[in-house]
Amino acid sequence: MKLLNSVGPNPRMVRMFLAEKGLALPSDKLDLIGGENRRTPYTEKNPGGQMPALQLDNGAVIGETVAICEYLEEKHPNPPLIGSTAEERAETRMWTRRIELGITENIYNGFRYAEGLPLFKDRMRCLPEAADGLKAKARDALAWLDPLLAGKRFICGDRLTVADLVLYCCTDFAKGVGQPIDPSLKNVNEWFDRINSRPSAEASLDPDAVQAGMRG
Ligand SMILES: N[C@@H](CCC(=O)N[C@@H](CS)C(=O)NCC(=O)O)C(=O)O
Repeated sequence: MKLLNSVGPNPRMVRMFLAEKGLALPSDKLDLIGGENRRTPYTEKNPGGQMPALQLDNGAVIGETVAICEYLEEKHPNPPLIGSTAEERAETRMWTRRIELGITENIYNGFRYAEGLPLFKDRMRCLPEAADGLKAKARDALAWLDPLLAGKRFICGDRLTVADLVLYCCTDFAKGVGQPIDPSLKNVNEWFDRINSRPSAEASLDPDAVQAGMRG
């Protein structure tokens, strides 16, 4: 099994998940800025054309970060980052879905259609006219989340889960591209600092992140 890896907040999320699990995997590094992920042979393995992917020993390739983490959790259940009971897993999946649909996908598309346009305009259909609205939707969703985090260490209470890693890697990236967390969101900011102080946060940054000008 190996990770098809690159700079970027999504590959970082899987690296952070691996670090929290105490797992190390061999990896092949692709040049994301140069668009290697949008060409063959990568797109033959992952037609989604995005990073990262997990290549299994039987040759199958799993794309999509959360699907990769679900697979890794099934193979390496401890420490649980999705859950050890049906109830815990359902709670984690509920929050991960809310975070991806309401916050992170809007932040990422807001970036791709504005600051990221030079990189993305030839990779996908971009909607520059939607950028401001998508960023505003993400801000609204973070403001919605803020009171729900009151009194909680993590998004799922006392359990660190993949939901925290998805939101952390995105918001850490976002603050460098003009989408910082609103300083008035006390609970979200305190939650961010808690995740940011974990050794896995620093350890998951790609060695080329500074050169690429991104937290990822
Ligand atoms: N929904 C995907 C998103 C993956 C994604 O957006 N990856 C970025 C890197 S952070 C990427 O590949 N960007 C370059 C591109 O789209 O060409 C997942 O969860 O894996």
